[in-house]
This record gives sequence, structure tokens and C-alpha cells, in this order.
Amino acid sequence: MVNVGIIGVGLVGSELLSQLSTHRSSNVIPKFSVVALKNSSKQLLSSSDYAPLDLSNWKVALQTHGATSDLATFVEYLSSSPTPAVIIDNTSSQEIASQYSLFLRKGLHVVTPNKKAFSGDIEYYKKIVEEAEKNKRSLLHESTVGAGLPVINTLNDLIKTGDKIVKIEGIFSGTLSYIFNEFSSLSGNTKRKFSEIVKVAQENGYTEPDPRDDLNGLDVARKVVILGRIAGFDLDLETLPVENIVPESLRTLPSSSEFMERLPEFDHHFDNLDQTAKNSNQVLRYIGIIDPVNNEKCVKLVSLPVSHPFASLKGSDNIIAFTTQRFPNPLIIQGAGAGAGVTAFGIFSDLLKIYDKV
Ligand code: NHO
Repeated sequence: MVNVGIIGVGLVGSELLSQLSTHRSSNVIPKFSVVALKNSSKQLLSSSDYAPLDLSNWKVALQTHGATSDLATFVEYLSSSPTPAVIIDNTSSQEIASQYSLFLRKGLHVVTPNKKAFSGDIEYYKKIVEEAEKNKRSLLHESTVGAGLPVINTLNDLIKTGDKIVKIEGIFSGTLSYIFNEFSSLSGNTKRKFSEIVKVAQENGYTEPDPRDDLNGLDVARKVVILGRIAGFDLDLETLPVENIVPESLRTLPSSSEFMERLPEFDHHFDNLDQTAKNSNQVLRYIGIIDPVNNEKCVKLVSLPVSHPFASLKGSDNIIAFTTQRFPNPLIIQGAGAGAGVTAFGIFSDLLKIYDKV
């Protein structure tokens, strides 16, 4: 049995609890026991002997019986577990990410969709990777790139088996995938304005609360840094060239609603870009590239021929192409790359790897 403590029970954390609960009730011998839950204000620890918490009622229990959130107590409780224990960070908090080193030293395995530790300060990144190895603990973060798609696992396997990376290229943002798949295609769809598509994406919950946080490319940049580091390149968020497609005069507007109100002023700008691409039978796509051969590592808006595999993507799918010495025709991973269901699946699959190992 692996004991699990979960920090962050928002969109992804709640979905993970639901998946774990279904798994527990459908397995004769349960593999995981959720014994501790925590959000920013409250935490709930199993009252007796690491017995599993009742997951049918966790929200009410956390709210009504939860103690004041205290990370030190939470970690101490988990690290005293008589069976292997995992801490899952389902927050986007830098504060929690900066504690992974401690978690690992305390003997805990770490699983997370939080990109901060893997795309932030490179020295800290190297330290936690080393710490995991030294303490023989897993530090898994499959869902930081491509949600549940097996991107990081595949890249790790390529590297560990001695393959050489020639190029990594992909559409890494579900939101930007949706926006450009809808906006820029050569099929006969009625043409919609860029601002209208961003509005629909926002209304459907595909974008961050402020769509500028998607359009500025930072989320894609974090994912490129994560993959680049696994591939052995010391990429840094501060120096990676990132094309911010938020029109310059809208970047400093104080609110998301003001930004959305003024975005239509720039529809002609995006129409021009699209028309220029169309004139050469191409479409616009927002991609991340790691190309050591041509010394190009960046995140940018490009036009691609319609025959390119990225041009025919649907909905908010992600696509990642690994060109390597062994795969001169790239190994391509494609599918749903955003949303709580697939993100939680990625976390769950990391948990299963830990179960199989301990
Ligand atoms: P929420 O819903 O805001 O929940 C955060 C939880 O963390 C809350 O319970 C809050 O109380 C708790 N929390 C925050 N700070 C805390 C602290 N210091 N101590 C204790 N608790 C704290 O966030 P989400 O949406 O559930 O996201 C959780 C993590 O998953 C984040 O790191 C996020 O980046 C990552 N993630 C989410 C998604 C998603 O679909 N929501 C995806 C990937 C990773 O596949 C998704 C994706 O990539 C979408 C992306 N925008 C794209 O490609 O377009």
C-alpha cells in the first residue's frame, strides 16, 4: 500500500480524488490510500493509523473538520508513514515547489503537474533531481507537459537509452492550439475574427482567467524549458526567446475585461498574418522548438504548410514530435493536452509507476 498526501484540491486535485476513489472501489486489493489533504487554508490528516480518508465526502470533511493549513505538520505526518508515501503537489505555488528538496530528504516520493520547480531556477532543478536519485525516491511530473500524454516518459526513455536528440518541436498549449486551429485553416469554415475565437475560448474555460497569460507564450516557454532540461540543455526561462502575441499596447491594461474589450482593434493585424500565410498555402501555429543542430531554442508563431502534421490538429490537442538519431522520421505524440481529466490521468499514471517500483 502506498500512502498519498495531496496538496491542492482545486480543478485537477478534485478530479484526481475522483479517479483515485473509483480506482479504490474497483480494485480488490487497493494500491493507494489517500491519508492527507490540504489546500491553502485547511488540511485534513487521517485520524487513526493512516486509515484511508472517506473520499465520498472529502470536501465537507476538509471544510468542517480540517485544521489550519500547516505544511510542516503535513510533511511530518506523511514522512512517518509505515509504508511508502507520496506527496502530490496539485498547486501552482512556488512556495510548495521550493519544498520538494525537503520532501525528498524526508523520504517522500513527489508527483506533480506544477511546472515551477522544473522550469524555474536551474540550480534548484538540478538539486532536486540529484536529491531524488541520492535518496532513491521518485520525482515525477508527466503532466507538466502535454497533460496526460506520455511526453516526459518517452523523452526520458530516449535519453536514458542513449538516443541523440536532433529536434523537439511541438504545439504545447491546449489554449493556443484551440485558438489557431479555429482561426487559421485552409478549410471552407466561415472565417471568424481572432478576438471572437479568444472570447469563446475564454467563455468555455479553455484559457487562463486572463487570456493574456496564454497569449504571452510563458506557459509554452515553461514546457519547452522542462523538455530541454531533460534532454540535457540548460534552458532558462529568462533567456529563452519567447514571442508574446499580446499586442504591445494591450499588455499593461489593468484587467482581463479591458483587454478583451480592446482586442477587436487588432483583428486586422491577425487577419493580415493569416492572409500572408494563406497566400503560400500555409496556416499559423504557435510552437515551441528545441533544435540543437541549428542552435534554435524558442517559442514562436510560425506559418506551416498544410501538409505539416501540426497543421491538421483538432480542438485543443497537443502534438509533440521527437526527431532523434533512432527516429529520423519523428516519433509523434498527439492527443488531448489540456483539461482536468487528462491532467489527473497523467498524475495517476505517475503514481502507478511508483507503486510498481516500491
Ligand atoms: P486550481 O483549481 O487553482 O487549484 C489549486 C489548488 O491549490 C487549490 O486547492 C488551492 O487552495 C491550492 N493551493 C494553492 N497554493 C497553495 C499553498 N501554498 N498551499 C496549499 N494549497 C495551495 O488549479 P488547477 O487548475 O487544479 O491546477 C493545479 C496544477 O496543475 C497547477 O500547477 C497547474 O499549472 C497544473 N495544470 C493544470 C492544468 C489544467 O487543466 N487545469 C493543466 C496542466 C497542468 O492540462 C492542463 C493544461 O496544460 C492547460 C494549459 N492551460 C494549456 O495547455 O492550455
